[in-house]
Amino acid sequence: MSLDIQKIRAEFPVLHQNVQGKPLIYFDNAATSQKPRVVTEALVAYYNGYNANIHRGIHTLAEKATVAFEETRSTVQQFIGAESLEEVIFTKGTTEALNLIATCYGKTFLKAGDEVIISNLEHHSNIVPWQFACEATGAKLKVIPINEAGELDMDEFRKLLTARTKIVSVVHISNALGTINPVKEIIKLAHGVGAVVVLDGAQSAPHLDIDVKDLDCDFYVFSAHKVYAPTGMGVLYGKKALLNAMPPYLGGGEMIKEVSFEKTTFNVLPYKFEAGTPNIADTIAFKYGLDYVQQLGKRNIAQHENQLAQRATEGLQTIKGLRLVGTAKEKASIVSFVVEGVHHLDIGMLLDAQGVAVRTGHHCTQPLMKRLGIEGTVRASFAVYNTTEEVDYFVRKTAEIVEKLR
Ligand code: 7TS
Repeated sequence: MSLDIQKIRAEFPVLHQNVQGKPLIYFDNAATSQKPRVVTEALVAYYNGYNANIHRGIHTLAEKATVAFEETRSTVQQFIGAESLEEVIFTKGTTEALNLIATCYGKTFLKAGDEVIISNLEHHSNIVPWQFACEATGAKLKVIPINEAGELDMDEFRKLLTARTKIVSVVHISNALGTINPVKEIIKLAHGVGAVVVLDGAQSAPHLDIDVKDLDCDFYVFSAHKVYAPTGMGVLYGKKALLNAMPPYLGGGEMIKEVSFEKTTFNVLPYKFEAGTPNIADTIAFKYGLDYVQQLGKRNIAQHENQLAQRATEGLQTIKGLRLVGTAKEKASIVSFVVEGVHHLDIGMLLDAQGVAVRTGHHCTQPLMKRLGIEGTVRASFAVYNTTEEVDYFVRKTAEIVEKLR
């Protein structure tokens, strides 16, 4: 099915503005996507209509808020194909979810001499929490190397896997390069040595069909704000047996069964990991973002975005001195590049002056940049509301900027 992009654009008020006197072209979707009206309206509807704290209230507003909040949990469950609602934990986002796993699973079960494997493609939020866990337990952090195209070296991965490997935590789609990792194979291999697998789905949840049961990953995490939903909201999916074996993360209200000064017992899943008053409004609005994606169809969205990325790739390749960074065979709609002799920041600033929002820098993947021998890239990332006209304008302006600066 081909999507009516103009109709879709009409649902995103933020897109219809000028920046620096030029119509906004928003190509920073890997950082965060814009929100359709249904999402912002859901926030307003909650605050203006039924703002109340959830779960503990017996009054009407509390009941209504609780129902709406829990509806999001079932929507997420369907969105990722989780077996049960208990396996869907709400967090502040990908970062918090990864920290939770590294703390509650990593620090609890890792021992000195054990090994955790991550990859050279990881976002800092899938590196630093594992460093904390390894430092605390004496486990070792190992890194899957990549080739020049930005693909994981699977032969090296096989060699890294041993009986000492307890956790493999990898990104599903690289935010800096767009590489889609062969996660099914990774999971199978890791399970072969008895390791659990964590998938950082921050970039895959918006673009790929996710079925955690089919993938057989042990944990899958993502952020709402990259899926057309609010910031400050995310998901930790974990297999029930693992979540049950893990101690709680934060202590406080909601996560307890009974508290005395002598001993506290904990609530059942998923509440054991949801201490305190949660982000109620954003959780409620999250459902509307996911429903919006489901209505359009993820495959239709991805098809459109991939066409845009392909067009951008072809156009950018004709620019002298420009080099694409990340040329994996399996790639999502993220296009990163550098230009010889020109700083990425300058290109980003001059594109902004033309109304084009791109991201420049290391994209929170400093070890990856170091491996590639660069400081950073210019990154354009696409969403369903972007158009071919926008891509053509971006390519033309990039060519002019590069011509001027080289
Ligand atoms: N993992 C990946 C692969 C990401 O792309 C990001 C955010 C995170 C983890 C962290 O997510 P958060 O929602 O908790 O911040 N990536 C980006 C980006 O590429 N530009 O800005 C944020």
